[in-house]
Amino acid sequence: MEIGVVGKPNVGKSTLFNALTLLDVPMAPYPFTTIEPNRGVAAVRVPCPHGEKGTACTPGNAKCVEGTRWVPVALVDVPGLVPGAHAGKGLGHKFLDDLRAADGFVQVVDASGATDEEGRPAPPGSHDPAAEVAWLEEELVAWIAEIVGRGFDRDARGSELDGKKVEELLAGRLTGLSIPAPAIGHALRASGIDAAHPTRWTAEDRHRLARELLRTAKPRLIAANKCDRVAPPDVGALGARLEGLPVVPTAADAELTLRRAARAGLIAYRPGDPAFQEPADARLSAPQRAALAGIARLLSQWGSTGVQQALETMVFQRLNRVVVFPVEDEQHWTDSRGRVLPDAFLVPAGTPVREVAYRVHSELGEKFVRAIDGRTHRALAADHPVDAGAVLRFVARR
Ligand SMILES: Nc1nc2c(ncn2[C@@H]2O[C@H](COP(=O)(O)OP(=O)(O)OP(=O)(O)O)[C@@H](O)[C@H]2O)c(=O)[nH]1
Ligand SMILES: [Mg+2]
Repeated sequence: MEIGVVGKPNVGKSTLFNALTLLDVPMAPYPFTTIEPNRGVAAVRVPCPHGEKGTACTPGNAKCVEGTRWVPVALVDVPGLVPGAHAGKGLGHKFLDDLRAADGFVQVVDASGATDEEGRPAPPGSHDPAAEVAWLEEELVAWIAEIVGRGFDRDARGSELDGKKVEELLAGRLTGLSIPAPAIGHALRASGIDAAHPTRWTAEDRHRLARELLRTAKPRLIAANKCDRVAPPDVGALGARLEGLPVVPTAADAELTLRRAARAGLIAYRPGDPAFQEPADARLSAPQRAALAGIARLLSQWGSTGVQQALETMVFQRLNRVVVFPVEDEQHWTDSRGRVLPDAFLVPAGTPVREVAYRVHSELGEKFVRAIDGRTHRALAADHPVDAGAVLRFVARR
């Protein structure tokens, strides 16, 4: 799974990316700082079940801090997008293609309205962040419509002649765009186009279909960034105007400062927390102290920097992911080497347990016999939908 960080230039995408991954990609107060995609790994929080067993865990892929498991999520930060990008404007096309694998998009907007459509600095409040959301959606729709439409008529004729289903035709065209088959069926119905006769589709029909594909297969969330420069009611008003899209106020800059200060041992701070602590013996310079005092005020006003919350809302609510803990011994919750709850994986809620087995190891899926619930010790059949936080042992044929 991968999440794309998108938006117009100079809104704070790379800052948010750096804060979430603790990487160090370039950030600057002018447009097109990022010219190549940056990939990294962020993490979302879930309670670690080790407490239920009364033993410590032995984390492999997802570290455990005071009972909280930090489960990895891939993130891609791309160059800023400008109106007309689908037709190649700005760093247009290449950028869009870097987003093919993304399962959903966090769109970063400048809540303070202090940058124009192309990311150039402008007076605060002179640009409407809701407009950014609207045109970015059009760019994404146009991009998908173009992928659907490339040489469409010839393929559609062939497909009708062979009596193939239109879902098959579309699935073929949309490979690589990470759109699951059920989403294609859903988008076809929702767009109300004549599914039986793709040869009759107009460019407008394909556009409508692309809009539905975006809506069903690529969930979005808006990070109202630079919230340190606006008042909470302004973000509330933005949310009310962007009906159906969750809006999370973020201060990416502040989050980055906090995470780096915590990494350097200057403060104690866990991402997502409403506050940080300065150790009694903290050796902070006067400017560091002043910066942290400003961030403390921001935290008391907003409750948090919003950055971790934005990611988790995306993963758990928009993308409906749950975490599963595969083990090889359902009594002790260990793997073959005796490590307790070594791995934690994100999967779509309700995934059949056999498919979860495939994701852990393809052989486990192929030779699947049953899964065993680590809490109830009951056997689960292949199509049993996985629960959030499940501890599962997979039994496979030899
Ligand atoms: N006030 C304020 N400034 C921020 C915040 N987040 C980022 N910035 C600033 O916004 C500017 C742009 O940040 P970047 O992260 O480079 O923006 P970007 O969206 O990646 O820009 P491009 O790569 O050019 O598309 C920098 O000067 C950041 O310090 C924030 O929460 N508040
Ligand atoms: Mg950038």
